[in-house]
Amino acid sequence: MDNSVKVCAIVPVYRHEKASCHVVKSLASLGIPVILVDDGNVPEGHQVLVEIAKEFPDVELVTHECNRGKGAAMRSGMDAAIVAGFTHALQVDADGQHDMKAIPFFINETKEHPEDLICGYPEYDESVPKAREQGRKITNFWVAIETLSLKIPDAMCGFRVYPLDSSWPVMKRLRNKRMGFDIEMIVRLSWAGVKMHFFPVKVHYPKDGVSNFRMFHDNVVISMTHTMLCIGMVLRLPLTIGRRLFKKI
Ligand SMILES: Nc1nc2c(ncn2[C@@H]2O[C@H](COP(=O)(O)OP(=O)(O)OP(=O)(O)O)[C@@H](O)[C@H]2O)c(=O)[nH]1
Ligand SMILES: [Mg+2]
Repeated sequence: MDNSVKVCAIVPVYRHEKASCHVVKSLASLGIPVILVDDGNVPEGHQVLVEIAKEFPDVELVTHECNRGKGAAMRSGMDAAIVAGFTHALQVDADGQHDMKAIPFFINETKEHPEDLICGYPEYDESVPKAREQGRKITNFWVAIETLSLKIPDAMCGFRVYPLDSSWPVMKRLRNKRMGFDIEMIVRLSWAGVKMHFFPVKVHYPKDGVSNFRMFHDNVVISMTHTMLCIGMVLRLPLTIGRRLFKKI
């Protein structure tokens, strides 16, 4: 077990400032420093985040003047995490859908496998919207083609611990600043040869929850992401075949 790992949490926030307070509280109770990224919230929302950062000593607030998307928010958060000297970053959504009780297990796995991505796959209860569940299945089918493997059981879960050394170079090259971010990031990490371990995390959609997912627009963005990644897979075929022949990945 590697006890030199320094893990922080990155919480990107857009229209989830109220729910993010509970998320930060849970992280603080586990003693995990937090980088809260205000992704261009309205002034009242920004003020809520400023108050949270004042209340909890181990919270750093990074602010985008206007909304730039989850991917851009994660990039700013990772940048701040590296500057602050962290080795790993737990990405967790601000809407409180993920079961925070899973965190100690994920951190333990990070210490066991510090070079690798420790990634959640969702275990839904009956609250999950059926369209979102179907959309995930379609995405996971395309991701199997893009990586030419079955090693990624879920590519959309926003609950992951990134090893910053290997993730930052991939993050810097990412095109997708918005909804396709989680998908593009995990496919490119797989292309980069980063090993991954997947564990279940319970996901609950509260009745009065705020979702930023725009059914038509975001599905178009996700389809474009898959098109780009499929082209990338074809261009990388000689490299992939070479690596597999020589058993490098
Ligand atoms: N969608 C979206 N989320 C953002 C943005 N900027 C930051 N976020 C944060 O990214 C996380 C994911 O956003 P959600 O709206 O929950 O998207 P999702 O989890 O894919 O969608 P649901 O399954 O409907 O909850 C949350 O913590 C948001 O607050 C943005 O521009 N758009
Ligand atoms: Mg969500």
